[in-house]
Amino acid sequence: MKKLMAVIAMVVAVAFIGTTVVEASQCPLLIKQLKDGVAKVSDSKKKADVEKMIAEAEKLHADGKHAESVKKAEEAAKVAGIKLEKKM
Ligand SMILES: [Cu+2]
Repeated sequence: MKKLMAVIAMVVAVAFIGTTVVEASQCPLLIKQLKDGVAKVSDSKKKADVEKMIAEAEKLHADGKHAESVKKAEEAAKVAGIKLEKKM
C-alpha cells in the first residue's frame, strides 16, 4: 500500500513538473530569437536598450517568473522590431 502511494505521488509530481517545463521553455526560445535579432539592429542606443531588456528577461526566467520574462521579451522584440515566434 505504501508503495502504491509513492507511485501515485511520483506520477503527480512528474505531471506537475511537465507543465512547468513547457511554460519555462518558452523564455529561452524567445530570448534566443532576441539575441539573434539584436545583432541586426543598427541603432546602437536601441541595441543597448534591447540587450538590457534581454538580460532582464533572462533574469526573470532564472528566478522562475516566466510570465514576466515572456512579457519583457515581447517588449524587447517591439523595440528591436523583431517578430517573435512562439511555441503554442
Ligand atoms: Cu522562463
